[in-house]
Amino acid sequence: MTAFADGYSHVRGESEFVCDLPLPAGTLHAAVRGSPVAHGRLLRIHTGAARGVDGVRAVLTAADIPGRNQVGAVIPDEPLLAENSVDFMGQPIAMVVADDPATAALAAGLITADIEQLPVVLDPREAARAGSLIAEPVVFASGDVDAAWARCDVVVQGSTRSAGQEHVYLETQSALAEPQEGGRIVIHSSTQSPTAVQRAAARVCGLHMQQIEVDTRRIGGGFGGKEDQATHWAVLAALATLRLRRPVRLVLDRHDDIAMTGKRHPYEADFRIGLTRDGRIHAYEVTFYQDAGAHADLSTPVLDRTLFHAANAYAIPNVRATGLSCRTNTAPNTAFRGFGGPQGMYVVEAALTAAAEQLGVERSVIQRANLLRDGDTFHYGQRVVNARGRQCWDALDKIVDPQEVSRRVAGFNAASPWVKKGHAWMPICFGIAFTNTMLNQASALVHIYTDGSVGVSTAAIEMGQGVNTKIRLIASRSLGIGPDRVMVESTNTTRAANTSATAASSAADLNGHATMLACNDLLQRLRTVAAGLLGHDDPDRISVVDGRVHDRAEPTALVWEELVQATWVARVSLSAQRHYATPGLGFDRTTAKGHPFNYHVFGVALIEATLDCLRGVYRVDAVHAVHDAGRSLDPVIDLGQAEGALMQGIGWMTLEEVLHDKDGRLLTDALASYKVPDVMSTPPVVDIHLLERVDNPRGPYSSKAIGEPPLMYGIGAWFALREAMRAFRPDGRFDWVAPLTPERVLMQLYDGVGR
Ligand code: MTE
Ligand code: LUZ
Ligand code: MOS
Repeated sequence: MTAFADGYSHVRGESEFVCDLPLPAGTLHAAVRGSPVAHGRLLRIHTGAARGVDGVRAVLTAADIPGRNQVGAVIPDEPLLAENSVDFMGQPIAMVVADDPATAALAAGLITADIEQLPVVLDPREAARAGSLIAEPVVFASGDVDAAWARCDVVVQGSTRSAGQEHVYLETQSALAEPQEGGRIVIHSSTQSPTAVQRAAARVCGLHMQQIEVDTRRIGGGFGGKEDQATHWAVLAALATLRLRRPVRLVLDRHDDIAMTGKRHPYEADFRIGLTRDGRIHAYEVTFYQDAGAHADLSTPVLDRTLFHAANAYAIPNVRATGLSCRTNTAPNTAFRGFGGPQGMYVVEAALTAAAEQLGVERSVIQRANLLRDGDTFHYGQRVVNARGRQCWDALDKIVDPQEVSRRVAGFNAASPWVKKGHAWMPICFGIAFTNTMLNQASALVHIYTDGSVGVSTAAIEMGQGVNTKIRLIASRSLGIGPDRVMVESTNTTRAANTSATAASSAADLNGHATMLACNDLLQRLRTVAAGLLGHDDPDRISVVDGRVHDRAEPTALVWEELVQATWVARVSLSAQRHYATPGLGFDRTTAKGHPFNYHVFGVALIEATLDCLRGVYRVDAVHAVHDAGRSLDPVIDLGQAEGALMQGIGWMTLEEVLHDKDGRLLTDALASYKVPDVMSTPPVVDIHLLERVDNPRGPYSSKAIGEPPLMYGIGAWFALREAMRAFRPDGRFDWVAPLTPERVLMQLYDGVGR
């Protein structure tokens, strides 16, 4: 275990983000004018007043784009700057470039537009009825749902809704573009995907990708919000640099960032679930209405993941999951930790809870009875291997006795008229890999310098999740030297080309594997040289342990630095570049069957909550969880990831609410109106255990991805609160709507009372 590589510079305030980069001489500042209406025909943009402001150097609109005005990464339906129509409030229509940020912002505010308003659609079901879909509906199915209902003892149905979620990364969207000789442009971008920025910048500027270099040292959080949507701001900065041949910085203030960028996708869903009396789930049918916002962005792969995770951690023989990606007039919704998975899992948890309530059994009985086992098949055709749901749950039972908790909660509720407790288990099963197989590739470039220090460049973006620390650990383990000798460089498109985003929790897996391959190449060369120095020609006898060369596992006098020197003198390359592509993946979208995932992550959490039924306020008291992280590369990082993700999940399910008015104006456009969990709402007990002595042959050094899966434990908070509500009003007919804000809890507790 080593310290988080960025920890030292973070606490000293020395870590550099885009805004910390020293401004090159002559840097200009850009500000963006967003559309004042949510939907309309864009007739004319008036830029005269802005141009007249002292210090304004340019006002750019779609007409100033030399290449293609298109930033849609999956489906080309998204202009960089609005042209002909505006589709959401805040959609960029023009950019002002000025001597300083305040002048740019002031001038941007003076831009007006003639817009012929069109009807605003905010309801995904309404969009679906009007046929306004981003893509054709998608169906993932297995077995025969229609025939299965007849064999069920209970069939329940219902409708759910889950809300959006704002990313609230600490560093807002930012970019600094600089002109280089020969018309090239370097972009420093706070992005999860430097290649996405490079590709879009080249397209918009009418340049070759080779003429755009993107560099990212680290980002101040992304959470999916910079997987695709950092691109726009970086490309706008590049466009301004192209036109003015000056460095240009574009940094969104918090308000613009919240108003102009997309969120987690809100979903509506209709479900029907059928069980036999023994609690086995036989059939599950669900239709998802995904609120995509105005443009496709990543909505189609997000919807795919919703369908992949529609049955969560349960083996259900007959499944039909249908997904509709519905076009509405809000900012395009985008990747957010879990990437549609949580939205799918919430619905099946609601469905099995509805069934449990109907059957009069604890929902955990149904959850446990249906957990996936090895040899089961997911509804998308992949076989289940190394299912660890049961193992995690058994381990959790040793930490918290389930009977004791149920008794304690029931006992408390019997004695307490106004304050009620609830508890819920939340098992998870999350597939690791980009579901678009093509994206599962990465590369590493490793240099050993003549003093024995090592520099590693990969495609991974450090965003607080510790991927650089993991890559450093992997390099040091592969080479047999201490981690302090290894430096992980910035992520740069000239050192790692054609990269996938750091996303899908896969950065350490993909880039770690590439790093291992490159280090193994180097080690092989070094061993050959070492064998020669030690008087034989058998490199297989040689190993490096703690920076010392070993021969047949015995330490020699030869140390790492000497070996590196000798290798250089022998004119053997001390640099290696390797590519990694996850083997064995393939998914056929036409049949919706295949092997999309490299492996699955399992775990289970128990969440307890206390609800004040007079005031609607509540607190999550305790979270206990057992989580499968394989052989953790760094337990401190992995526990930090699990805790952070858990809180983000609890926030999504209970507290955070994205609201628009009927004109499509975002009402929760500041941290005063959009509430995220803070230290005061953190459960006093957060007790997460990593499953011990578990291997993962498909992860580097047997590790598993950690970034997203634990977010879904937070879903348990919603069900714990529902149990508390039902303890207060056993006759209550509560709906399946998240988040369960105190306001919504109170309204439901007293719905119909006194009528
Ligand atoms: N942790 C921090 N501190 N900041 C982040 O922005 N993003 C999450 C997760 N953990 C994030 C984070 C998301 S959405 C993903 S996909 C993974 O980190 C990506 O990194 P990884 O692939 O290295 O796990
Ligand atoms: N991004 C993506 C993701 O493009 N494909 C995925 O499957 C995915 N999964 C999680 C997060 N981001
Ligand atoms: Mo994470 S949603 O894959 O960036």
